[in-house]
Amino acid sequence: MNEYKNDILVTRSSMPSLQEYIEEISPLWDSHWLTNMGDKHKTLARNLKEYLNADNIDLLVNGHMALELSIQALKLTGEVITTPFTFASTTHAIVRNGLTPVFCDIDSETYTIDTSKMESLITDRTSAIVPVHVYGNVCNVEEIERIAKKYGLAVIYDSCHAFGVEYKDKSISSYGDVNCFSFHATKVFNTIEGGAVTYRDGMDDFGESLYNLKNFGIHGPERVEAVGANAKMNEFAAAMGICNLRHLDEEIAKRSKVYNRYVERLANVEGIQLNKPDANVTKKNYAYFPVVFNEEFGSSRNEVFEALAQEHIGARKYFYPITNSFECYRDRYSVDETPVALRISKRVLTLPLYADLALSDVDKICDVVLSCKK
Ligand code: T4K
Repeated sequence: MNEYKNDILVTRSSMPSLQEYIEEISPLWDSHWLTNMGDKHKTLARNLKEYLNADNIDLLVNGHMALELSIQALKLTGEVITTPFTFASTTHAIVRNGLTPVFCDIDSETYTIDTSKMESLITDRTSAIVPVHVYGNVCNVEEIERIAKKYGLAVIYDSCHAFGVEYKDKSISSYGDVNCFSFHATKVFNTIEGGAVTYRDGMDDFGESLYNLKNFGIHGPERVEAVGANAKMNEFAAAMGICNLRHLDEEIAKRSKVYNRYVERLANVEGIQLNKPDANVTKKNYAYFPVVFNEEFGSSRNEVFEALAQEHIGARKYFYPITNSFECYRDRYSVDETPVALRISKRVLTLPLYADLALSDVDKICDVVLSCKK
């Protein structure tokens, strides 16, 4: 969707050189094997399992199906505690499984689910918690684990923003029962479209169900064991992932330069709220650069958004509106239950961030933002 004719967009897909991709896909012209868990799929799964230090991994067609099928494979019932400050996918994945999302408010500094408000939302119908590591900010994973254990709940992290992040020197996939990743074109690591589910050891039934759901329950030309759908990653997507993973650490290092320039220019400006560094996050992925414009800034988020658009700079209002206010959920949920999420969603703007964004462009963006200060 090319909604804006902007010179600088909120992000730009990382890609390998054309030559590298051609070399990676050229064996497909010999094998004619284009999908259904071929060599590229197997190689990428192996490489990602190692990169994420995951006990188990399965690749999927996108991050949404990773979430939707994980929830289904866990055979959850009743209510699921989650956040409305996320992409549509998280809430839709719960609702499309016939479950009721119970929205917990977010922390006003990390924008992740506020664990201090979680326990009061748990009922005898609650079966799971689906928190989101929004912008790559890590949730209060220890407290979530404590609550989940106390009430016997499953924890499925929406880690779509958190690929490559480490918390206390451990991969993000070490926390929770299941982690769902998106490898969409706009993500730090992409396979064009794609996703993955990682899950801890001892969840063999879950792994089996997930596989069945992604591949029609088929286990051979004459064996169909379960009622499944189709959510396989194809070989061209996997090949893109194999190439992009080779350059990922380099890309993240470039992102960090862009991120730090923003911090240099925008920290300590009255009314501008940036992510606070979290010492426990021992590896960041610099996925997004969210800025919250508080009252003291003088101009509203929407005014800054318009000023940037005038200069052909495409910032985005991730995440506005919050999911419990979507038209499709009208009259089912109330935004009054999540006042912090509502406030942040009206004030937040994610500024352009990608590996090859020139620092001179970051300066230009910051100049426009600062020109709005009153
Ligand atoms: N959970 C969370 C927390 C998520 O953020 C997401 C996805 C999911 C679950 C579901 O995962 P997937 O099923 O999508 O794998 C984008 C992405 O489409 C979406 O994947 C992502 N979250 C969401 C945060 O952002 P839009 O509607 O903002 O995308 P779009 O098309 O406006 O693109 C944004 C910018 O990216 C463009 O201005 C330019 C750049 N771009 C875009 C495309 C499509 C590229 O450089 N290359 C491209 O191919 O949703």
